[in-house]
Amino acid sequence: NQMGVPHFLVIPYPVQGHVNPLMQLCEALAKHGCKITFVHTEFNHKRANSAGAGPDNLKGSSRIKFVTLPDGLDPEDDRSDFNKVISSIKGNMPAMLPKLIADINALDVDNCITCIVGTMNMGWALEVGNKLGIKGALLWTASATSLAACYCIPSLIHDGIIDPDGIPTKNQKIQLSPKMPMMDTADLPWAGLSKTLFSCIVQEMKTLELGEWWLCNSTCDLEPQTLAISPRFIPIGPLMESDTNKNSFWQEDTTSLEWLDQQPPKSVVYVSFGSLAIVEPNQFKELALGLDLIDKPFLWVVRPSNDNNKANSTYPDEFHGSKGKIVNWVPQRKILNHPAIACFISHCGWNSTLECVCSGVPFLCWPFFSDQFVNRWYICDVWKVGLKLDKDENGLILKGEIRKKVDQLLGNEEIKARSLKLKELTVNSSAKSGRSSMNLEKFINWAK
Ligand code: BUP
Repeated sequence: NQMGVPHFLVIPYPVQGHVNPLMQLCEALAKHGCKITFVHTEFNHKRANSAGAGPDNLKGSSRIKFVTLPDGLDPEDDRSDFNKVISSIKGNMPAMLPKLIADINALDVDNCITCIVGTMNMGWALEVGNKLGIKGALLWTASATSLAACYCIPSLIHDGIIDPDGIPTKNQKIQLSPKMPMMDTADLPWAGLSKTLFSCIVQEMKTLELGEWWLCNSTCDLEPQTLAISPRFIPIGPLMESDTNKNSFWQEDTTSLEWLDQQPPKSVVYVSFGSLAIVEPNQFKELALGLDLIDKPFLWVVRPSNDNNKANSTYPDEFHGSKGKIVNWVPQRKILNHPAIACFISHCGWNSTLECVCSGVPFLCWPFFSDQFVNRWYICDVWKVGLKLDKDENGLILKGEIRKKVDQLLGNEEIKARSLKLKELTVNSSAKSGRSSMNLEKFINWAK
């Protein structure tokens, strides 16, 4: 590359939880003078553009350009169906990527693409790059501990801890490496996923070997022993909010910030389950009634479904909701940093987890699937900055449990103090001379 500046082609698996941190990485790279081409699916480019309330929203800056590839699905197809999406992507995009790269390079011959960065499930893009002599890296969007668990799959099978389909042979406490804290086999990130999904992870981990750097949106303080498992695991987090490039798939409700301004300091219970989880109707009712029971105001995100064919759940007749505000989608980082927020009832997706840690807000944990259980374990048992919501014998989190745990959490001064301390440690890693910033600089030098 004659300009001496790396040019990254970045390509996320097309869900919000991958697009967000990858976009944040791009902004950090752009601040260091790098050039970036961001590949959206056509579908996501359209929806992010319309949610951003302006057709030019994703035009990019002089350093970040947006391009698109079709995901191979019809506009009305259900994009919440992982198998459908991944097989369509793998069936269509690999053949199109070389031409896209050639076209980009032809327009900018002095500044050709030097490195491809993909997120999980996009290892095929590193394969394409490898054949063209382009370097590859992974941005791992979950915790380093989840990456470590996936990395350890062969040894977990070898040691008889899980069977070849990923199912734990018995419930037990294990260590992924000698210095790591003990974890429950039930919290392994693929627990509860299908055999097909597990084999998809196994395949993907093999492909990812092509990425020389596995960038983790984490810090040495958050997951110290995990990061020591392999020299390939490089913490560069916490990635910070992208301020110029809006990339939400749904329109943000900004009235929620004005509403928060009207609430007393540290009074509001914020409730959100990320971009994918679906709350089943019975559970939805119990949650609504639980929020009525707590004697605090609440801000509840009831997100539109990812599948246009599915309706939102209905509110029970007894539900008042008078103390709360219900919205479709919020600017979550701004919400978490608002002085009125008291705690976060969270599904423990890794992005939400980091955002909450960086705000110093304590958690009530309500995981739904995959790595969310690992994250809950860290939040409650390792960092001790939150409490678990327990299910009853029918698998429901009851309204009384919600009320009880909100009271317990807000009365627990130790948890609140630890949350503030963890915030400080974590935010410092991304500061100028922090370890994550130094890692990012090394990565940029390598990618030239
Ligand atoms: Br809800 C909501 N506004 O209203 P996770 C979420 N977000 O900005 P996911 C908003 O979406 P998995 C809202 O800040 C975070 O960056 C939120 O990512 C943002 O969960 C992102 O927390 C959600 O990682 O995936 O997407 O459900 O659980 O698989 O990590």
